[in-house]
Amino acid sequence: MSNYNFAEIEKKWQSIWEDKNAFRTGESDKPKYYVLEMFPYPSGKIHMGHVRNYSIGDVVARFMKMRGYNVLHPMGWDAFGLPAENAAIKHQANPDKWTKENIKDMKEQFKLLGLSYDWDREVATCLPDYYKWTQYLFTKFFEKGLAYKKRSFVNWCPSCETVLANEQVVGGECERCDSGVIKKDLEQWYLRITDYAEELLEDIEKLDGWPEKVKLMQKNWIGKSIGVEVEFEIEDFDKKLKIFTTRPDTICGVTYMVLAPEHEYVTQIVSGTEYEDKVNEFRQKIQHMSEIERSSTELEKEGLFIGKYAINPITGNKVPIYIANYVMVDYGTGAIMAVPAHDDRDRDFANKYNLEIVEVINEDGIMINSGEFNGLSSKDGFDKIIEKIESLGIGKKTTNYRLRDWLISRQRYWGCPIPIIYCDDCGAVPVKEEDLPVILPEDVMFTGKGESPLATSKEFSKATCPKCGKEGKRDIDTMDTFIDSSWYFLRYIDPKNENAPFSKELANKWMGVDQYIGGVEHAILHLLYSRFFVKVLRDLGMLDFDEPFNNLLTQGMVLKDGAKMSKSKGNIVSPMEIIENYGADTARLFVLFAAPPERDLEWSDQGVEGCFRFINRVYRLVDELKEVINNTSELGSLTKEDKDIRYSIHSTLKKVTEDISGRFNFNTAISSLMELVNDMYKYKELKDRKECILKEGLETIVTILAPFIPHVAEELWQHIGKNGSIHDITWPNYDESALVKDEIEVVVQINGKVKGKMNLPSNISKEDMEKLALEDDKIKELTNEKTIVKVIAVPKKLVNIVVK
Ligand code: ANZ
Ligand code: ZN
Repeated sequence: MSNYNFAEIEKKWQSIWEDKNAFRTGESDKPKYYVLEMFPYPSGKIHMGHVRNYSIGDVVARFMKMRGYNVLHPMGWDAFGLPAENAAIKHQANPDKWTKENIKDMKEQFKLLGLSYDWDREVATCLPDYYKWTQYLFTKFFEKGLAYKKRSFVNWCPSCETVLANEQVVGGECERCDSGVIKKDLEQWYLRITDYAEELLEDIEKLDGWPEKVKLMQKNWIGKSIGVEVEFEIEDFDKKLKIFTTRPDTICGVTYMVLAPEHEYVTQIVSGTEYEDKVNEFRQKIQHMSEIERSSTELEKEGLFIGKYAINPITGNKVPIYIANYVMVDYGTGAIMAVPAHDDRDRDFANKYNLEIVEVINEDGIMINSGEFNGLSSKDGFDKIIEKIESLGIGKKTTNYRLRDWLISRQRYWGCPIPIIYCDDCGAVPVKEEDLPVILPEDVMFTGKGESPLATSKEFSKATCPKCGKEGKRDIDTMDTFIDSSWYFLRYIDPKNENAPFSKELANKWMGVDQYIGGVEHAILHLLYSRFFVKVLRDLGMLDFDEPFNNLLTQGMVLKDGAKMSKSKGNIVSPMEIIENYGADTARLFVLFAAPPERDLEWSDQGVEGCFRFINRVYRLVDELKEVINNTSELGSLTKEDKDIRYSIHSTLKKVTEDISGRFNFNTAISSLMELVNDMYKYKELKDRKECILKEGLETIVTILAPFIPHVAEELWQHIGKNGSIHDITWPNYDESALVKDEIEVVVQINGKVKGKMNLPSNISKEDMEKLALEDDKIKELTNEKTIVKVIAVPKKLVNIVVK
């Protein structure tokens, strides 16, 4: 009798897999299957969210391999980013060294989980052989006019003297020093994602394998709206005010106009007037507010009159012009016509400042108080008023997107340097391909102050213009790390390519990703940016498909005591502790069994115990029977018990196959497996049990377990006398004939109410069904005093007896 020694078993198989490079993906005639989990930031320690994400991916990878696919299952590191830089500022750590050590540690931990990665394809975005190609892609975007520079307002901490990412601004204050964050006007790099807004929106329809909620979030983020731009004259001002509205049908109900406080006209209108000071004060006040706060319906609407009036081009009415916190400078035209009768924000504002409210659409949706347009439905009015505006030459129908161009420059050290050289004569010139990568300098200072740490390097800025050879200056910013992760799935396909980011042929062969798995927190940015990149690369001729990810699974969170596991809540369960105490197979089984992948999972110590006991139970079953099943007998004639256990074996195989290949219902797959193990325990106690059926059962159990708990499955496969790895075998087909039951349960009803059940041969005739039902003791008793009017038999289902 041997015991389940998980530590020994896991160590043994991990080293065997490593030695023979078991999960390397090579050339093959088999159909391809690309399974990908979102790569982690190398924080140094894995958490339960990782265990869950990567266990799900591992089941899919191992299962699809057994199903006969050539599986690509890579892993790497999203290795640039702020934590490394913060560690540098705090403890004078070297970000490069810090990151590489973390990668090493985390890779160890991944190996302890027994994940089936092809480590030959590992990428880390912070390595020059990766970021060379990130830079190369940037230059391609630049040449196509898809990367450009423009001034814009960024978050700035006046005390740290540094730019802050949005995530570093907490409640309007600097995350590090708590001083008030202001907006500073700086030149920044952008990617022109808005050029692809329409295609990104339309192609959402093609994403059949994505969760509806993710598609909806992307739709809303892109935020298409159709409306009209109209010019209003301003009294005693030489420029016209252009506004964007999606409700031209309400134009006769305009009672005031609003400019965003940052709108360029505002300064021109108020300078030198009594309104100037108040306007400046107001601008100061809203500087700390994010666009999200300002667009919230909860926002207390505030603003002020700036001394001028606009003329409604349709009614000729004169209306006052305001500035207000709820109008954003960079949406539409940065100015609105306000219709308080029909817009909630405008109504709040009008009520607060006692502005007029004029209703122009009645309850039935018919236009009123609108002159020549009275009586039209608001829908017809929409078209008619646009027609009128266009015929007057004061505006045109327009489509607006909420989506903004992507601001990608960061005044940060630990990121991919922007490969641009500034020349007095030639302007911004991209670094030539042969001079890439632009290597991150190491002689920088981490004071946490100043615009960009790269500026503190002695040599970095010095460069000659790639065009004319004159002395120039390098760009000292780095790229948003979301750029690194917008194309990593392509690099895995061809990770060692020294001549290109990836080969077109290989990309066309392996993409799209057949199954992508990751957290729903990436539903918008990462997934949208990756889609954008693929479309641009297609237009650059570098690949021939439109979308990167065919199927997407967003796994739920891991909760403990009802809350997300987090350091701040102090409710973290360390994966390494679980692995130490129970083994990786138990950790994997628990996260796969405790909930369907898309749902949140509640941590439970008893649940872990239960999984551990189950594995032990399987181990003992095999241990007890492994000698017995060597004397294989003939199947011969089958008893009822033989038939029942074979039914259990093959129906479980069928269910698990379907559960995994369908919606990844691992939890139900595992629970049916648990039932099968129970049935096997009962069957083995029978005197006339058959060795060949025991063998069939054990082989099936171990095979089904292989994707979930790969170490112990590999070990037990050996115990039952098999050579070679279980992960190389073909997933078995179930035996249809074992699923045919010769006895089935039939319901007996009286007047349509269920009164009893009978087990009958499945091929019994209707007449015999009726006869047997009437002969049943219980039914006899119940029908005793009554007259039987009619008996109806439905084969394999029921017998209904109608009585009076
Ligand atoms: C008049 C009106 C009447 C409006 C009405 C709405 C309802 P979406 O659908 O999001 O595109 N708007 C336009 N530019 C704005 C800006 N920069 N900041 C804040 N609000 C802005 O919204 C378009 C509507 O949002 C526009 O239509 C405008 O208000 C407002 F019963 O014009 B509407
Ligand atoms: Zn030049």
